[in-house]
Amino acid sequence: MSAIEPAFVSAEDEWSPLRSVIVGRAEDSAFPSEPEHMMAATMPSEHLLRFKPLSPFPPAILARAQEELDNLADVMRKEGIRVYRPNKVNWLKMQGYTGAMPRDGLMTVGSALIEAPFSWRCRRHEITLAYSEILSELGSSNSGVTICRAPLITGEDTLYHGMLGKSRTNGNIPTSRWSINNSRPAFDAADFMRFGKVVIGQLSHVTNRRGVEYLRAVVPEGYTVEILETTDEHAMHIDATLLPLRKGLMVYQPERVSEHELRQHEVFHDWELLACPITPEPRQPPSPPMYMCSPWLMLNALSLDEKRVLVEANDKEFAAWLTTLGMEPIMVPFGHVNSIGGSFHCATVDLVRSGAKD
Ligand code: DAV
Repeated sequence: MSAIEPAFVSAEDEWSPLRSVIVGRAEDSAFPSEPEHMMAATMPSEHLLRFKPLSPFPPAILARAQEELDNLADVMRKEGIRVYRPNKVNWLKMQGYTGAMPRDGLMTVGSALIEAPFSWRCRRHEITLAYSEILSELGSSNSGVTICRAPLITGEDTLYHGMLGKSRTNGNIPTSRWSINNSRPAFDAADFMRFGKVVIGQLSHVTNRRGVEYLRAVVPEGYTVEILETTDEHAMHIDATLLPLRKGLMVYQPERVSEHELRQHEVFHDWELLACPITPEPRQPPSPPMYMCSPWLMLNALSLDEKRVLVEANDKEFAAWLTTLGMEPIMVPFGHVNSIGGSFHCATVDLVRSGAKD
């Protein structure tokens, strides 16, 4: 096992050996309390009634999710990876969502750690509350790390204005494909992935054009941001649509993006692009319900390096298929974290992947 990585930030892909990482925490997470049209746009409809202000997730699910995250942190540490954990926050009291999904709010691009200008109001203070100490440590490490905090929103947030019209039957109807307008920059970091000097992202119900322009302005010199056209009407986060396994090999979700569209991007010109041949089934009890995600969360795996990839313990058929591609899946239980909104990619932030620099 090699020495623990010093405190710095350096990653430009999703597959080089992971050396330093943030692993989220689940305690006191609450259902996000955004306007109904936002929740309806991205969440499985059968669970929508639960998304009311100040609704806790079931405590038994949170307790198990916390155990799964602690176990993930142990798995990482045993690999010699430096692991940071966020502060414990009472999200229910703070009217926030969770500390379990750091990928949504923080993005490493080269030596920059960029905070997302979140769309969701309930997430506005998430990075400050849970990650301030990690950001201070990394920012003061004297190793050329740039910490890029999101712009403060003062006054009223106009992002949802005008996004609903009245239908003839007096119900509300969306006025555009997306639930947010373009009145300020907005994105979730999980709508983007690193492919060397090119960052690939998507527009979604949480990421708008001004958000993409903002990201282009803050990525370090030499990096570009390209937007993939997806056909995902419920789009929120690209990390259950694309799963790069190693340099030159990527799995994609064929109901959301086509090989033709991927090939429009020069960065993939010599890549093998594989439509995922396995359609995931909804989890059945005793697995808890996925309140916020589709079964395609299966693709939200996390590479430790170009061979080893963390896969949820239930996804055995998927893991067997990955093995045929020369991968070595590591099966880790994560069903309760899945229940509250994401899997291994969502629940972590890569801080250092070696091979990126030095
Ligand atoms: O496919 O339901 C998963 C990503 C959540 N952060 C989906 C999106």
